[in-house]
Amino acid sequence: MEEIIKGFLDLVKERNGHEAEFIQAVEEVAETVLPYIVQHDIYHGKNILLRMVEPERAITFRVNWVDDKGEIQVNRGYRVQMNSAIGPYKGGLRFHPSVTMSILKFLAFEQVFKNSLTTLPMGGGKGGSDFDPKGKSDNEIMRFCHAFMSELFRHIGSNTDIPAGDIGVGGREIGFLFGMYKKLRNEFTGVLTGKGMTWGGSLIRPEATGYGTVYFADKMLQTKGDSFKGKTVVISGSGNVAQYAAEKTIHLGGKVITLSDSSGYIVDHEGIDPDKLTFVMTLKNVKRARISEYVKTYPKATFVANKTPWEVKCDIALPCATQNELNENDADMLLKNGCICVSEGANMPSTKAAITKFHEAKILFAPGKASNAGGVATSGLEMTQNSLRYNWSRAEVDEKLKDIMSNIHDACIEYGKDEKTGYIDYVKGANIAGFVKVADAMLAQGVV
Ligand code: NDP
Ligand code: 2IT
Repeated sequence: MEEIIKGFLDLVKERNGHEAEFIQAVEEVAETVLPYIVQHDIYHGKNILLRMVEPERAITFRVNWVDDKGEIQVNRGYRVQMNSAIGPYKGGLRFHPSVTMSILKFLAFEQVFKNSLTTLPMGGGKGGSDFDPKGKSDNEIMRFCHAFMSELFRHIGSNTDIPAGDIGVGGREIGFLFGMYKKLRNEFTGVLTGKGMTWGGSLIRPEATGYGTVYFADKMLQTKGDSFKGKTVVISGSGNVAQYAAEKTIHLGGKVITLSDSSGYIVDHEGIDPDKLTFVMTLKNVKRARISEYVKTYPKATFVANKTPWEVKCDIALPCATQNELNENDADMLLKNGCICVSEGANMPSTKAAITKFHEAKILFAPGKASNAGGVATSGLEMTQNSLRYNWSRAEVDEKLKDIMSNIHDACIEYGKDEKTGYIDYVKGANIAGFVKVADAMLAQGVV
Protein backbone atom coordinates (compact mmCIF):
# COMPACT_ATOMS: atom_id res chain seq x y z
CA MET A 1 0.00 0.00 0.00
CA GLU A 2 2.78 2.40 0.96
CA GLU A 3 4.32 1.93 -2.49
CA ILE A 4 1.06 2.74 -4.24
CA ILE A 5 0.69 5.93 -2.20
CA LYS A 6 4.31 6.91 -2.79
CA GLY A 7 4.03 6.25 -6.54
CA PHE A 8 0.92 8.42 -6.75
CA LEU A 9 2.41 11.26 -4.71
CA ASP A 10 5.64 11.17 -6.72
CA LEU A 11 3.59 11.78 -9.85
CA VAL A 12 1.68 14.63 -8.22
CA LYS A 13 4.96 16.17 -7.00
CA GLU A 14 6.53 15.82 -10.44
CA ARG A 15 3.65 17.73 -12.01
CA ASN A 16 3.15 20.29 -9.22
CA GLY A 17 6.60 20.36 -7.64
CA HIS A 18 6.60 23.95 -6.52
CA GLU A 19 3.08 23.92 -5.03
CA ALA A 20 3.73 23.02 -1.37
CA GLU A 21 0.23 23.72 0.01
CA PHE A 22 -1.48 21.85 -2.82
CA ILE A 23 0.76 18.82 -2.33
CA GLN A 24 0.08 18.90 1.44
CA ALA A 25 -3.69 18.79 0.82
CA VAL A 26 -3.37 15.98 -1.77
CA GLU A 27 -1.11 13.91 0.52
CA GLU A 28 -3.68 13.90 3.30
CA VAL A 29 -6.41 12.74 0.95
CA ALA A 30 -4.26 10.16 -0.90
CA GLU A 31 -3.16 8.47 2.34
CA THR A 32 -6.75 7.78 3.37
CA VAL A 33 -8.51 7.40 0.01
CA LEU A 34 -6.03 5.21 -1.94
CA PRO A 35 -6.39 2.30 0.55
CA TYR A 36 -10.18 2.58 0.09
CA ILE A 37 -9.81 2.54 -3.71
CA VAL A 38 -7.63 -0.58 -3.50
CA GLN A 39 -10.36 -2.34 -1.51
CA HIS A 40 -13.14 -1.44 -3.97
CA ASP A 41 -13.05 -2.97 -7.46
CA ILE A 42 -15.32 -0.41 -9.14
CA TYR A 43 -12.60 2.24 -8.88
CA HIS A 44 -9.80 0.05 -10.29
CA GLY A 45 -8.17 1.07 -13.56
CA LYS A 46 -10.02 4.38 -13.70
CA ASN A 47 -7.27 6.76 -12.50
CA ILE A 48 -10.01 8.47 -10.57
CA LEU A 49 -7.86 10.26 -7.96
CA LEU A 50 -5.38 11.30 -10.64
CA ARG A 51 -8.26 12.93 -12.48
CA MET A 52 -9.42 14.62 -9.26
CA VAL A 53 -6.06 16.32 -8.59
CA GLU A 54 -6.06 18.04 -11.99
CA PRO A 55 -8.25 21.18 -12.10
CA GLU A 56 -10.86 21.00 -14.86
CA ARG A 57 -9.83 24.58 -15.60
CA ALA A 58 -7.56 27.19 -13.93
CA ILE A 59 -7.71 30.80 -15.02
CA THR A 60 -5.32 33.65 -14.22
CA PHE A 61 -5.92 37.19 -15.35
CA ARG A 62 -4.63 40.74 -15.00
CA VAL A 63 -6.51 43.14 -12.74
CA ASN A 64 -5.70 46.82 -13.39
CA TRP A 65 -7.18 49.47 -11.13
CA VAL A 66 -6.47 53.07 -10.11
CA ASP A 67 -5.70 53.88 -6.46
CA ASP A 68 -6.73 57.04 -4.57
CA LYS A 69 -3.48 58.78 -5.59
CA GLY A 70 -4.31 58.22 -9.25
CA GLU A 71 -1.63 55.56 -9.68
CA ILE A 72 -2.29 52.44 -11.75
CA GLN A 73 -2.00 49.23 -9.75
CA VAL A 74 -1.66 45.74 -11.23
CA ASN A 75 -2.77 42.60 -9.38
CA ARG A 76 -3.23 39.01 -10.42
CA GLY A 77 -6.69 37.39 -10.38
CA TYR A 78 -7.42 33.65 -10.33
CA ARG A 79 -10.25 31.14 -10.52
CA VAL A 80 -9.57 27.42 -10.12
CA GLN A 81 -12.51 25.29 -11.34
CA MET A 82 -11.53 21.99 -9.78
CA ASN A 83 -14.41 19.55 -10.21
CA SER A 84 -17.99 19.80 -11.49
CA ALA A 85 -19.06 16.15 -11.28
CA ILE A 86 -21.84 16.71 -8.74
CA GLY A 87 -22.79 20.33 -9.42
CA PRO A 88 -21.55 23.72 -10.62
CA TYR A 89 -18.20 24.91 -9.25
CA LYS A 90 -18.70 26.51 -5.83
CA GLY A 91 -16.23 28.10 -3.44
CA GLY A 92 -14.93 31.35 -2.07
CA LEU A 93 -12.68 34.17 -3.25
CA ARG A 94 -9.62 35.10 -1.16
CA PHE A 95 -7.99 38.54 -1.31
CA HIS A 96 -4.64 38.37 0.49
CA PRO A 97 -1.04 39.14 -0.57
CA SER A 98 -0.07 35.50 0.08
CA VAL A 99 -2.46 34.18 -2.62
CA THR A 100 -0.78 31.96 -5.24
CA MET A 101 -1.93 29.21 -7.58
CA SER A 102 -0.74 26.65 -4.99
CA ILE A 103 -2.92 28.14 -2.23
CA LEU A 104 -5.96 28.29 -4.50
CA LYS A 105 -5.47 24.76 -5.82
CA PHE A 106 -5.23 23.42 -2.27
CA LEU A 107 -8.39 25.31 -1.30
CA ALA A 108 -10.26 24.22 -4.45
CA PHE A 109 -9.23 20.59 -3.92
CA GLU A 110 -10.44 20.64 -0.28
CA GLN A 111 -13.63 22.34 -1.45
CA VAL A 112 -14.53 19.40 -3.72
CA PHE A 113 -14.62 17.00 -0.75
CA LYS A 114 -16.23 19.52 1.59
CA ASN A 115 -19.03 20.37 -0.82
CA SER A 116 -19.68 16.69 -1.44
CA LEU A 117 -19.98 16.16 2.35
CA THR A 118 -22.69 18.84 2.65
CA THR A 119 -25.02 16.51 0.64
CA LEU A 120 -25.92 19.51 -1.59
CA PRO A 121 -25.27 19.47 -5.38
CA MET A 122 -22.13 21.62 -5.54
CA GLY A 123 -18.82 21.03 -7.31
CA GLY A 124 -15.60 22.63 -6.05
CA GLY A 125 -13.72 25.79 -6.97
CA LYS A 126 -11.78 28.65 -5.44
CA GLY A 127 -10.40 31.96 -6.59
CA GLY A 128 -9.04 35.27 -5.51
CA SER A 129 -6.19 37.69 -5.86
CA ASP A 130 -2.88 38.77 -4.33
CA PHE A 131 -4.58 42.15 -3.70
CA ASP A 132 -4.11 43.31 -0.08
CA PRO A 133 -7.30 44.95 1.27
CA LYS A 134 -5.52 46.22 4.41
CA GLY A 135 -5.30 50.00 4.56
CA LYS A 136 -7.33 50.50 1.37
CA SER A 137 -10.21 53.01 1.28
CA ASP A 138 -13.77 51.87 0.51
CA ASN A 139 -13.42 53.48 -2.92
CA GLU A 140 -10.23 51.56 -3.64
CA ILE A 141 -11.91 48.31 -2.57
CA MET A 142 -14.82 49.11 -4.89
CA ARG A 143 -12.57 49.90 -7.86
CA PHE A 144 -10.56 46.74 -7.30
CA CYS A 145 -13.68 44.53 -6.99
CA HIS A 146 -15.19 46.06 -10.13
CA ALA A 147 -11.95 45.54 -12.07
CA PHE A 148 -11.68 41.95 -10.80
CA MET A 149 -15.26 41.15 -11.86
CA SER A 150 -14.81 42.80 -15.26
CA GLU A 151 -12.82 39.68 -16.22
CA LEU A 152 -14.20 37.02 -13.85
CA PHE A 153 -17.78 37.48 -15.14
CA ARG A 154 -16.91 35.60 -18.37
CA HIS A 155 -16.10 32.44 -16.45
CA ILE A 156 -18.90 32.24 -13.86
CA GLY A 157 -22.70 32.04 -13.73
CA SER A 158 -25.49 30.80 -11.48
CA ASN A 159 -25.39 27.36 -13.18
CA THR A 160 -21.64 27.36 -13.93
CA ASP A 161 -19.61 28.67 -11.02
CA ILE A 162 -20.83 30.52 -7.92
CA PRO A 163 -18.11 32.32 -5.90
CA ALA A 164 -18.47 33.59 -2.31
CA GLY A 165 -16.29 35.09 0.43
CA ASP A 166 -13.13 33.86 2.15
CA ILE A 167 -10.19 35.72 3.76
CA GLY A 168 -10.41 39.40 2.85
CA VAL A 169 -13.76 39.01 1.09
CA GLY A 170 -16.89 39.74 3.14
CA GLY A 171 -20.26 41.42 2.63
CA ARG A 172 -18.77 44.69 1.37
CA GLU A 173 -16.71 43.01 -1.36
CA ILE A 174 -19.53 40.64 -2.41
CA GLY A 175 -21.73 43.74 -2.89
CA PHE A 176 -19.26 45.42 -5.24
CA LEU A 177 -18.62 42.16 -7.13
CA PHE A 178 -22.35 41.46 -7.52
CA GLY A 179 -23.03 45.02 -8.70
CA MET A 180 -20.52 44.73 -11.55
CA TYR A 181 -21.67 41.23 -12.56
CA LYS A 182 -25.29 42.42 -12.73
CA LYS A 183 -24.32 45.43 -14.83
CA LEU A 184 -22.20 43.45 -17.31
CA ARG A 185 -24.68 40.59 -17.78
CA ASN A 186 -27.85 42.64 -17.33
CA GLU A 187 -29.33 39.91 -15.17
CA PHE A 188 -30.15 39.52 -11.47
CA THR A 189 -29.18 35.97 -10.55
CA GLY A 190 -27.71 34.14 -7.59
CA VAL A 191 -24.22 34.16 -9.10
CA LEU A 192 -22.54 34.92 -5.77
CA THR A 193 -23.42 33.89 -2.22
CA GLY A 194 -22.97 35.87 0.96
CA LYS A 195 -25.16 38.59 -0.55
CA GLY A 196 -26.88 41.28 1.55
CA MET A 197 -30.28 40.47 3.04
CA THR A 198 -32.17 42.94 0.82
CA TRP A 199 -30.71 41.64 -2.46
CA GLY A 200 -30.84 37.87 -2.34
CA GLY A 201 -28.77 36.93 0.70
CA SER A 202 -29.66 34.24 3.22
CA LEU A 203 -30.15 34.71 6.92
CA ILE A 204 -27.46 32.85 8.92
CA ARG A 205 -24.93 32.85 6.02
CA PRO A 206 -22.61 35.31 7.87
CA GLU A 207 -22.80 33.17 11.00
CA ALA A 208 -22.77 29.78 9.30
CA THR A 209 -19.09 28.79 9.17
CA GLY A 210 -18.39 29.68 12.81
CA TYR A 211 -21.68 28.25 14.07
CA GLY A 212 -21.16 25.07 12.06
CA THR A 213 -17.65 24.58 13.44
CA VAL A 214 -19.06 24.72 16.96
CA TYR A 215 -22.07 22.49 16.10
CA PHE A 216 -19.61 19.93 14.74
CA ALA A 217 -17.40 20.13 17.86
CA ASP A 218 -20.52 19.71 19.98
CA LYS A 219 -21.41 16.54 18.06
CA MET A 220 -17.90 15.21 18.66
CA LEU A 221 -18.13 16.00 22.38
CA GLN A 222 -21.51 14.21 22.53
CA THR A 223 -19.81 10.95 21.43
CA LYS A 224 -17.99 11.18 24.79
CA GLY A 225 -21.11 12.22 26.72
CA ASP A 226 -19.61 15.70 27.00
CA SER A 227 -20.57 19.27 25.93
CA PHE A 228 -19.32 22.88 25.70
CA LYS A 229 -20.78 23.75 29.11
CA GLY A 230 -18.07 25.12 31.39
CA LYS A 231 -15.27 24.46 28.86
CA THR A 232 -12.41 26.91 28.28
CA VAL A 233 -12.08 27.59 24.56
CA VAL A 234 -9.15 29.07 22.67
CA ILE A 235 -9.92 30.59 19.25
CA SER A 236 -7.50 31.98 16.65
CA GLY A 237 -8.41 34.68 14.13
CA SER A 238 -10.85 37.52 14.69
CA GLY A 239 -12.53 37.61 11.29
CA ASN A 240 -15.85 36.22 10.12
CA VAL A 241 -15.32 32.60 11.16
CA ALA A 242 -13.68 33.36 14.54
CA GLN A 243 -16.34 35.90 15.53
CA TYR A 244 -19.27 33.54 15.04
CA ALA A 245 -17.42 30.52 16.45
CA ALA A 246 -16.99 32.66 19.58
CA GLU A 247 -20.66 33.69 19.58
CA LYS A 248 -21.94 30.10 19.35
CA THR A 249 -19.42 28.86 21.94
CA ILE A 250 -20.79 31.45 24.37
CA HIS A 251 -24.41 30.40 23.52
CA LEU A 252 -23.52 26.82 24.42
CA GLY A 253 -21.99 27.75 27.77
CA GLY A 254 -18.28 27.73 26.87
CA LYS A 255 -15.80 30.41 27.95
CA VAL A 256 -13.83 31.97 25.06
CA ILE A 257 -10.51 33.39 26.28
CA THR A 258 -8.50 34.21 23.13
CA LEU A 259 -8.80 35.77 19.67
CA SER A 260 -5.99 36.73 17.31
CA ASP A 261 -4.88 38.28 14.04
CA SER A 262 -1.64 38.19 12.09
CA SER A 263 0.01 40.52 14.65
CA GLY A 264 -0.57 38.31 17.72
CA TYR A 265 -3.28 37.22 20.16
CA ILE A 266 -5.26 38.64 23.07
CA VAL A 267 -6.03 36.56 26.14
CA ASP A 268 -8.85 37.52 28.51
CA HIS A 269 -9.04 35.01 31.37
CA GLU A 270 -12.34 36.49 32.57
CA GLY A 271 -13.88 35.39 29.26
CA ILE A 272 -14.95 37.28 26.15
CA ASP A 273 -18.65 37.86 26.94
CA PRO A 274 -21.33 39.02 24.43
CA ASP A 275 -20.61 42.73 25.08
CA LYS A 276 -16.90 42.26 24.54
CA LEU A 277 -17.63 40.27 21.38
CA THR A 278 -19.82 43.10 20.06
CA PHE A 279 -16.86 45.41 20.69
CA VAL A 280 -14.60 43.05 18.68
CA MET A 281 -17.10 42.91 15.79
CA THR A 282 -17.20 46.71 15.56
CA LEU A 283 -13.41 46.90 15.89
CA LYS A 284 -12.79 44.39 13.08
CA ASN A 285 -15.78 44.87 10.75
CA VAL A 286 -16.45 48.62 10.98
CA LYS A 287 -13.20 50.23 12.14
CA ARG A 288 -11.09 47.53 10.45
CA ALA A 289 -8.55 47.89 13.27
CA ARG A 290 -6.15 45.43 14.93
CA ILE A 291 -7.09 42.97 17.71
CA SER A 292 -4.37 44.48 19.95
CA GLU A 293 -6.77 47.44 20.48
CA TYR A 294 -8.90 45.12 22.67
CA VAL A 295 -6.61 45.58 25.68
CA LYS A 296 -7.04 49.36 25.62
CA THR A 297 -10.76 48.92 26.36
CA TYR A 298 -10.36 45.79 28.51
CA PRO A 299 -7.08 46.37 30.42
CA LYS A 300 -7.31 43.10 32.40
CA ALA A 301 -6.68 41.27 29.12
CA THR A 302 -3.20 41.00 27.63
CA PHE A 303 -1.88 41.17 24.07
CA VAL A 304 0.90 38.78 23.11
CA ALA A 305 2.63 40.02 19.96
CA ASN A 306 3.70 37.74 17.08
CA LYS A 307 2.46 34.53 18.68
CA THR A 308 -0.44 32.12 18.22
CA PRO A 309 -2.82 31.29 21.10
CA TRP A 310 -2.04 27.55 21.30
CA GLU A 311 0.23 28.06 24.32
CA VAL A 312 -2.82 29.09 26.42
CA LYS A 313 -4.32 26.29 28.56
CA CYS A 314 -7.72 25.18 27.26
CA ASP A 315 -10.17 22.29 26.88
CA ILE A 316 -11.14 23.03 23.27
CA ALA A 317 -9.20 24.72 20.44
CA LEU A 318 -10.86 26.25 17.36
CA PRO A 319 -8.28 27.37 14.74
CA CYS A 320 -10.18 29.94 12.63
CA ALA A 321 -7.47 32.08 10.95
CA THR A 322 -5.49 30.45 8.13
CA GLN A 323 -3.56 27.43 6.79
CA ASN A 324 -0.65 25.92 8.75
CA GLU A 325 -1.21 28.15 11.78
CA LEU A 326 -0.98 25.20 14.22
CA ASN A 327 2.21 23.13 14.05
CA GLU A 328 3.65 20.08 15.81
CA ASN A 329 4.97 22.09 18.77
CA ASP A 330 1.61 23.82 19.16
CA ALA A 331 -0.10 20.42 19.16
CA ASP A 332 2.30 19.23 21.88
CA MET A 333 1.49 22.27 23.97
CA LEU A 334 -2.27 21.86 23.57
CA LEU A 335 -2.05 18.19 24.53
CA LYS A 336 0.22 18.88 27.51
CA ASN A 337 -2.31 21.44 28.75
CA GLY A 338 -5.16 18.91 28.56
CA CYS A 339 -6.96 19.94 25.35
CA ILE A 340 -9.57 17.28 24.42
CA CYS A 341 -11.03 18.62 21.20
CA VAL A 342 -9.83 20.52 18.11
CA SER A 343 -12.40 21.59 15.50
CA GLU A 344 -10.99 23.44 12.47
CA GLY A 345 -12.89 26.56 11.36
CA ALA A 346 -10.12 27.54 8.92
CA ASN A 347 -8.98 25.49 5.91
CA MET A 348 -6.00 23.21 6.70
CA PRO A 349 -4.89 25.20 9.80
CA SER A 350 -3.14 22.17 11.36
CA THR A 351 0.04 20.87 9.78
CA LYS A 352 0.31 17.19 8.95
CA ALA A 353 2.61 16.58 11.93
CA ALA A 354 0.16 18.32 14.28
CA ILE A 355 -2.68 16.09 13.08
CA THR A 356 -0.53 13.00 13.67
CA LYS A 357 -0.02 14.15 17.28
CA PHE A 358 -3.77 14.60 17.81
CA HIS A 359 -4.47 11.15 16.38
CA GLU A 360 -1.77 9.51 18.47
CA ALA A 361 -3.21 11.13 21.61
CA LYS A 362 -6.70 9.93 20.51
CA ILE A 363 -8.34 13.30 21.11
CA LEU A 364 -11.33 14.55 19.12
CA PHE A 365 -9.99 16.16 15.94
CA ALA A 366 -12.10 17.47 13.03
CA PRO A 367 -10.51 18.56 9.73
CA GLY A 368 -11.83 21.79 8.20
CA LYS A 369 -13.41 20.07 5.22
CA ALA A 370 -15.89 18.51 7.67
CA SER A 371 -16.13 21.04 10.49
CA ASN A 372 -16.13 24.29 8.47
CA ALA A 373 -18.54 23.00 5.79
CA GLY A 374 -21.43 24.93 7.37
CA GLY A 375 -20.42 28.06 5.46
CA VAL A 376 -20.62 26.59 2.00
CA ALA A 377 -23.63 24.49 3.00
CA THR A 378 -25.51 27.68 3.87
CA SER A 379 -24.30 29.17 0.59
CA GLY A 380 -26.01 26.15 -0.99
CA LEU A 381 -29.16 27.06 0.94
CA GLU A 382 -28.82 30.65 -0.32
CA MET A 383 -28.71 29.29 -3.90
CA THR A 384 -31.83 27.21 -3.25
CA GLN A 385 -33.69 30.25 -1.90
CA ASN A 386 -32.58 32.30 -4.93
CA SER A 387 -33.92 29.60 -7.29
CA LEU A 388 -37.19 29.48 -5.37
CA ARG A 389 -37.30 33.31 -5.24
CA TYR A 390 -38.15 32.93 -1.59
CA ASN A 391 -36.50 33.47 1.83
CA TRP A 392 -36.51 31.08 4.74
CA SER A 393 -36.58 32.37 8.33
CA ARG A 394 -33.53 32.49 10.57
CA ALA A 395 -34.79 29.50 12.53
CA GLU A 396 -35.42 27.45 9.37
CA VAL A 397 -31.91 28.04 7.98
CA ASP A 398 -30.28 27.40 11.37
CA GLU A 399 -32.18 24.11 11.70
CA LYS A 400 -31.05 23.02 8.22
CA LEU A 401 -27.45 23.99 9.07
CA LYS A 402 -27.57 21.92 12.27
CA ASP A 403 -28.98 18.94 10.35
CA ILE A 404 -26.26 19.19 7.70
CA MET A 405 -23.47 19.33 10.32
CA SER A 406 -25.00 16.35 12.06
CA ASN A 407 -25.18 14.40 8.78
CA ILE A 408 -21.52 15.19 8.05
CA HIS A 409 -20.66 13.91 11.52
CA ASP A 410 -22.58 10.67 10.80
CA ALA A 411 -20.74 10.28 7.47
CA CYS A 412 -17.40 10.64 9.27
CA ILE A 413 -18.41 7.89 11.68
CA GLU A 414 -19.57 5.63 8.82
CA TYR A 415 -16.20 5.78 7.04
CA GLY A 416 -13.83 6.72 9.86
CA LYS A 417 -14.74 4.71 12.97
CA ASP A 418 -12.37 1.92 13.96
CA GLU A 419 -14.62 -0.99 14.88
CA LYS A 420 -12.04 -2.45 17.28
CA THR A 421 -11.03 0.62 19.28
CA GLY A 422 -14.10 2.78 18.66
CA TYR A 423 -11.84 5.76 17.84
CA ILE A 424 -13.25 8.02 15.12
CA ASP A 425 -10.66 9.19 12.58
CA TYR A 426 -12.56 12.19 11.21
CA VAL A 427 -9.85 12.85 8.59
CA LYS A 428 -10.27 9.41 7.08
CA GLY A 429 -14.05 9.55 7.44
CA ALA A 430 -14.40 12.96 5.76
CA ASN A 431 -12.00 12.13 2.93
CA ILE A 432 -13.63 8.83 2.00
CA ALA A 433 -17.23 10.03 2.41
CA GLY A 434 -16.44 13.10 0.29
CA PHE A 435 -14.62 11.02 -2.32
CA VAL A 436 -17.27 8.33 -2.84
CA LYS A 437 -20.01 10.66 -4.05
CA VAL A 438 -17.76 12.59 -6.46
CA ALA A 439 -16.02 9.45 -7.74
CA ASP A 440 -19.32 7.67 -8.40
CA ALA A 441 -20.61 10.67 -10.35
CA MET A 442 -17.39 10.75 -12.38
CA LEU A 443 -17.68 7.04 -13.17
CA ALA A 444 -21.29 7.49 -14.28
CA GLN A 445 -20.36 10.38 -16.59
CA GLY A 446 -17.43 8.60 -18.26
CA VAL A 447 -14.10 10.05 -19.30
CA VAL A 448 -14.93 13.73 -19.87
P1 NDP B 1 -11.45 36.99 7.48
O1 NDP B 1 -10.73 37.75 6.44
O2 NDP B 1 -12.78 37.48 7.95
O3 NDP B 1 -10.54 36.82 8.77
C1 NDP B 1 -9.30 36.21 8.69
C2 NDP B 1 -8.66 36.21 10.05
O4 NDP B 1 -7.51 35.38 10.02
C3 NDP B 1 -8.18 37.59 10.47
O5 NDP B 1 -8.22 37.69 11.87
C4 NDP B 1 -6.74 37.60 9.94
O6 NDP B 1 -5.87 38.49 10.60
C5 NDP B 1 -6.33 36.17 10.23
N1 NDP B 1 -5.28 35.80 9.28
C6 NDP B 1 -5.35 35.81 7.94
N2 NDP B 1 -4.19 35.43 7.40
C7 NDP B 1 -3.37 35.21 8.44
C8 NDP B 1 -2.02 34.81 8.53
N3 NDP B 1 -1.31 34.56 7.42
N4 NDP B 1 -1.51 34.64 9.77
C9 NDP B 1 -2.26 34.88 10.89
N5 NDP B 1 -3.53 35.30 10.85
C10 NDP B 1 -4.07 35.43 9.65
O7 NDP B 1 -11.56 35.50 6.91
P2 NDP B 1 -12.53 34.31 7.37
O8 NDP B 1 -12.82 34.42 8.82
O9 NDP B 1 -13.65 34.26 6.41
O10 NDP B 1 -11.61 33.04 7.08
C11 NDP B 1 -10.80 32.43 8.08
C12 NDP B 1 -10.48 31.01 7.68
O11 NDP B 1 -11.71 30.27 7.56
C13 NDP B 1 -9.75 30.82 6.35
O12 NDP B 1 -8.90 29.70 6.43
C14 NDP B 1 -10.90 30.51 5.38
O13 NDP B 1 -10.44 29.81 4.24
C15 NDP B 1 -11.77 29.65 6.27
N6 NDP B 1 -13.17 29.51 5.88
C16 NDP B 1 -13.96 30.61 5.69
C17 NDP B 1 -15.29 30.45 5.35
C18 NDP B 1 -16.22 31.59 5.23
O14 NDP B 1 -17.41 31.36 5.04
N7 NDP B 1 -15.78 32.83 5.36
C19 NDP B 1 -15.85 29.11 5.14
C20 NDP B 1 -14.95 28.02 5.45
C21 NDP B 1 -13.66 28.24 5.77
P3 NDP B 1 -5.36 39.82 9.84
O15 NDP B 1 -6.54 40.76 9.90
O16 NDP B 1 -4.19 40.27 10.61
O17 NDP B 1 -5.02 39.43 8.43
O1 2IT C 1 -13.81 27.66 2.35
C1 2IT C 1 -15.04 27.79 2.22
O2 2IT C 1 -15.81 26.83 2.30
C2 2IT C 1 -15.57 29.14 1.94
N1 2IT C 1 -14.79 30.09 1.92
C3 2IT C 1 -17.02 29.34 1.68
C4 2IT C 1 -17.35 29.02 0.24
C5 2IT C 1 -18.75 29.32 -0.17
O3 2IT C 1 -19.01 29.14 -1.37
O4 2IT C 1 -19.59 29.72 0.64
